[in-house]
This record gives sequence, C-alpha cells and structure tokens, in this order.
Amino acid sequence: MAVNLTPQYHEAELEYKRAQTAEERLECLKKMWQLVPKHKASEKLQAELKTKISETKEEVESDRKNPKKAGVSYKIPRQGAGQVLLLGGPNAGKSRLLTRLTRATPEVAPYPFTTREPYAGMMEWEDVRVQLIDTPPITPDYLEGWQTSMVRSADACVLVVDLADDDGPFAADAVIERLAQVKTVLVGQPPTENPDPSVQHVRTLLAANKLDADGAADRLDVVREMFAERFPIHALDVESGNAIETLRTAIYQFLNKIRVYTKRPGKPADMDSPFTCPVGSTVGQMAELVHRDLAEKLKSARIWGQGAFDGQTVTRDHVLHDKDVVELHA
Ligand SMILES: Nc1nc2c(ncn2[C@@H]2O[C@H](COP(=O)(O)OP(=O)(O)OP(=O)(O)O)[C@@H](O)[C@H]2O)c(=O)[nH]1
Ligand SMILES: [Mg+2]
Repeated sequence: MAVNLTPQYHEAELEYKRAQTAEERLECLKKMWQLVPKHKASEKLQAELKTKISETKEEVESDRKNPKKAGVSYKIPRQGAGQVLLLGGPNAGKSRLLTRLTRATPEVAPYPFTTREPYAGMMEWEDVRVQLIDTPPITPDYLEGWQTSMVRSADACVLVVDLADDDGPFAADAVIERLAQVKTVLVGQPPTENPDPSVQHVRTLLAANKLDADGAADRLDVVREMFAERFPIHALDVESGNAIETLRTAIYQFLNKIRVYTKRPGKPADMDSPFTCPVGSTVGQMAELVHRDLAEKLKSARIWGQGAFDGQTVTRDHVLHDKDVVELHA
C-alpha cells in the first residue's frame, strides 16, 4: 500500500535535508511527524521518524552540554537565486574562480590549504544573482563537519579539478569518495527515487581548470574518461578568463530556475529584480515567495509572457515560464 505523502510533507523533508544544525533538524522532523499520514501503510515511516526524533533530541542535548565538542560551525544564509559551493582538492583554483565570478577577494596562493574558512560572493548573471561559496579543500584526511553540512544544504556544487597536476583528476575523485563516506553523493542529475533518505544527492558540475598548463589537454581526456558519465564537464582557464563566461551561464542554468517579474495593477512591471523560482512552479508557489499571506488569499493572476496571451487571467495552478510578468490578485 502506498503511503501517499503530501507535498507539505515532501517540503518539510527537503528542509530537513537542508538543515545545518541538530536543532533545525529536530524542528523539521517534528513537522514531518505532524504531516505524516497515521495509517497502516506508513507504520514503518512513522517508526523511523520516531527513532530519528529521539536520536536528534539527544544530539541537541549533547551539543548544549558540550558546546566545544560541536567544533567550528559556519552557516551562510542563502541569498539570490541559489547557493552554489565551490569544492575541490587542494590548489585547484577554487578561490581564484570566486574572484573571477564575483567581487569577493579570498586569498589565492600557489600552495595547498590556503583556504580555511568559507568565503561567499554574489555572481551576477543577466539580471539575477547567484551566491557562490569558496571552501577549504577536501582530501581523504581533511573534511570538517560543517563542510559536509554545507554541501548537503547547497543547491548545487562546482567541483574544481586541477589540470596542471597529474594527480588533479584523482584528487577530485577523492573529494567525491570522501563525501560519499558521509552519505553525501555528488551527481550531475539526482535520481528521481532515493531509497535511503539519509543519503543526500547534490547536483554537481565539474570545472576542469588550468587548461593553459602543460599537459592539461591529456589530463582533460583522463577527466572525461573518469567523470563524463556522471557530471557535465566545463574546461576552462580561470587565470586568463578563457571560457569563464560559459561557466557563469552554466552555473546559473544548472540551478533550473525561471525569472518572474511582478507588477501591480495599473503600474508598469518591476523589471529590475525578478523572483527566481524552480522550473515548473505555479502562480500559487510563486506567490509564496512574495508573501505567505498573499499566497493564501490569492484569487487569480494576470500573466504576460509565454504560455498565455498577454494579460490573460489564470488560476493559481497555472505553470509559469522564464521572464513571465505576473500581476497577483488577492
Ligand atoms: N596556470 C593556471 N594557474 C591557475 C589557474 N587558476 C588558478 N591558478 C593558480 O593556482 C594556484 C591555486 O589557486 P587557488 O585559487 O588559491 O586554489 P584553491 O583551490 O583555492 O586552493 P586551496 O584553498 O589551497 O584549496 C594559484 O597560484 C593560482 O594563481 C589557471 O587557470 N591556470
Ligand atoms: Mg582556496
């Protein structure tokens, strides 16, 4: 018998996976518990939730009693159309990439382990902005708890591969392996079904960097052989900026978002700051981004753009397209 979970349950589950602290996870689990249908078919799920709630409660308690044990923790609030992490082995060019795509100025140096803390910047793409976060390198021996949490809660990752070093492709593979050990799986396209809810799939594209280096073309062949089936691959040379704009576009497009502009009745549309929503979003879901109250009171909307004739009145279930202009009527 199917459990028939509601969209609200799935939403709470998504929030759970994105939670960065035990306390946040506990809040989400409680919400999931309220939302799970209480019948025979869901008994197994109910039992799993109960176990997780009690384990997480213990975790919250022990963090409270031993605040030092929790170690450093970084939490960077999401901004813009999405949060994208720059990951990779040591010296791959992650920090240099951040300086190229944003106005941020993290330290760039010709030796490994330069970056020790996350560093955020905003990447502009047309009229939207994406949050990029530079992170310390991940190796078989070096991965901190906060890094894992950040990867799990990111909207996407860019795995930077060093084409100037024979070891570059293998260092990237080590990053993938190390994260997989903590149930964090980097993939080009997440599977539609996930039988183990403790495993988090994170959409990732590969940036094969330092294409200008001697022997880079041969190493790029190795990278393609090792990873082309799993990830989209973008080869570039961050130092000179070669192919950097292609990567900028690829990062935004990888988020699978559409832009929607709002307008008030009788006024021109606000074409400066679009809302960004997942592809396939409806008018109702977009209204949630504007204001929860508005979403609840929404009666209809008028749309200008693709998928409707200009000014057409539609219901909350109407599916939006990129660059639609929407007038919400409560
Ligand atoms: N030749 C060449 N060198 C590059 C390129 N991109 C970055 N570098 C150099 O590679 C070195 C490492 O760059 P970083 O950006 O500090 O590397 P990182 O991945 O942040 O390194 P960690 O923080 O130590 O993990 C620096 O000396 C950069 O100038 C490139 O496209 N070509
Ligand atoms: Mg760095």
